Amino acid sequence: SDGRESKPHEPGVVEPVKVVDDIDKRFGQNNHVDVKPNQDIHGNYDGQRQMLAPRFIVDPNDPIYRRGDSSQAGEEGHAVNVDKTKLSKEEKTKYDLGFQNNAFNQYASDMISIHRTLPKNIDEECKIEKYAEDLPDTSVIICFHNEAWSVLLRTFHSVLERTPDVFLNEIILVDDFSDMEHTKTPLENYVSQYPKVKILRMEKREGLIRARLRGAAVAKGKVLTYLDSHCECMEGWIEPLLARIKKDPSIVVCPVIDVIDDNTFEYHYSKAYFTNVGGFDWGLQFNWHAIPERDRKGRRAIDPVRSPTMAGGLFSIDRGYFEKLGTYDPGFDIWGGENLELSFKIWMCGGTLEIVPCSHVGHIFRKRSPYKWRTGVNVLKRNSIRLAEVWLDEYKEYYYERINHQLGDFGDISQRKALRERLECKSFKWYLDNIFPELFVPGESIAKGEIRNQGDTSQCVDGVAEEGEQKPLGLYPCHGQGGNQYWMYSKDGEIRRDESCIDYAGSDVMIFPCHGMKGNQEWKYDHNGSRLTHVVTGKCLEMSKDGARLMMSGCDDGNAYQKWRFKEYSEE
Ligand code: UD2
Ligand code: MN
Repeated sequence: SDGRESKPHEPGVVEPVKVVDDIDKRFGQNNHVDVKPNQDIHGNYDGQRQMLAPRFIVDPNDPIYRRGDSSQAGEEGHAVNVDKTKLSKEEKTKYDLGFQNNAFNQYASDMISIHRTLPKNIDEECKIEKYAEDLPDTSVIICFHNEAWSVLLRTFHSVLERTPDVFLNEIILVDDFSDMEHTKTPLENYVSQYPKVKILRMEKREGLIRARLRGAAVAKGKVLTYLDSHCECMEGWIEPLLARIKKDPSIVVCPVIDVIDDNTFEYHYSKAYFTNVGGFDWGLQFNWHAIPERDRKGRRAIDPVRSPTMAGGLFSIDRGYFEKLGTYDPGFDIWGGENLELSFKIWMCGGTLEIVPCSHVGHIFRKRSPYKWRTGVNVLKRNSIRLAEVWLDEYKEYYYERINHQLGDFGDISQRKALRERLECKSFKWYLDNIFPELFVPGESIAKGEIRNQGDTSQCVDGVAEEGEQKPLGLYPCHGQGGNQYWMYSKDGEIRRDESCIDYAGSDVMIFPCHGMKGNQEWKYDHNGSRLTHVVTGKCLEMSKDGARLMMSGCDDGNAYQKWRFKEYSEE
């Protein structure tokens, strides 16, 4: 293993969602940059030119390209390394603007053919799999709001060129009220050469969920396949998906989502053996985890694997079955939560959700959202509350604790509740017990909420780590919003949030993936004495007097900076 394979989703599909703090930052700030995008990225927009040959803005002989032959920039999914320091002032400006407008390296993308080749499926077993010839056909629906020209077209061509004609009913591009010029007439002209392609325009910004619904409403294929507008499909991507739906239309399938590097556009193929499945945490944030042992038994690495949730962007579903399930909640705005809504619904209402390791589609994972969100309302939180109200039963409380019970106005959900009744869906408890038993359910915690210092009562323990990551634990003024200050003290003596535990191994106090073996992660909380003792070392958690950092010291009853209180405590 080259280290990359073992972390197939490393650049972080979980990135965009984060917990409440970050969500607020993301919503509060207007990310959109109001500069006109470079309308001339490929020399012209006459719609006639098929951009087979990439246009080189920097010297093609420059060794900044990994591959010697630069007319091959990015071919076979290779990286395009642009050395910004070698660009002229004008080119540098373009480069920066590309990042600003898209949150990925548009400049690099513009150097790569929109028909570039990708690595061949690396899993040998997949190459010899046989699929029926009479698979159902599919409509491919791609929603976008201000997608970069070269990226959008590469997505589109990868579908057109790598989906056998008999299986491709149509491609529907749903423009969610973009304002970049190239998405208007130039795009129209361009796709007019392709009879199977249509563009739908939203009359106002609706968000990706209602845009997807609009696409579904006109689609004619037996199957609906959704993709983000910055994807690249690999050869052979569609057959394994359609084959599952042909077998049983209540199976909803996702390809493996490979990572396209947001900077170099390198395509990282993730081998079947490293396939991850989707989960979520009590912040209702999607995450990945390894296939649990019980699902590994008796299956080949390339066999479809059940997944508790889907990431959301890339999947195929039988059109009739999607309608039967009541599609998406049309009350969901802009972005987020719809993937969990659909996932829970599929499982609870009698369907199956799978990831199919022989089907591969690459996706550019971004570190921030480049487009405008609604001002004054946290749409992701609102979407998540709607979902919790309808599908989570009593478990919704765990989410509400994380957002400090600030529900606000989440609109009318009576129709969605009626849908659940009508479909006679199972309970969320059934889902947890049977589909996602690995999830930590906070029910049994002894203490929970913020952990407030008693020497300086404005300071709280604060920190967050990505799945599997370790990080020093910090402090921050108490904000009472839950989020990164929400902790649970478990019966096993862990101080945890989801899969992150507070860990002390002799130097810094860390956030570490929970291992369930006590050791460095075992704490004793004395509520009356307001004290947090690390069991193995016998030291006490202390805050420096300036509130800047956490440390572990010999316990001293007279030191208020060693005193901590959880917001809630329940005696056993
Ligand atoms: C992930 C999903 C995405 C969606 C989202 C949660 C993958 C690879 N991606 O976020 O599909 O499920 O989680 O909602 O699983 N868009 C619009 N209108 C908008 C905002 C976005 O049409 O108002 C489009 C956008 O151009 C893109 C798609 O929706 O094609 C998804 O947006 P994203 O790429 O910003 O989301 P992503 O991949 O971070
Ligand atoms: Mn995306």
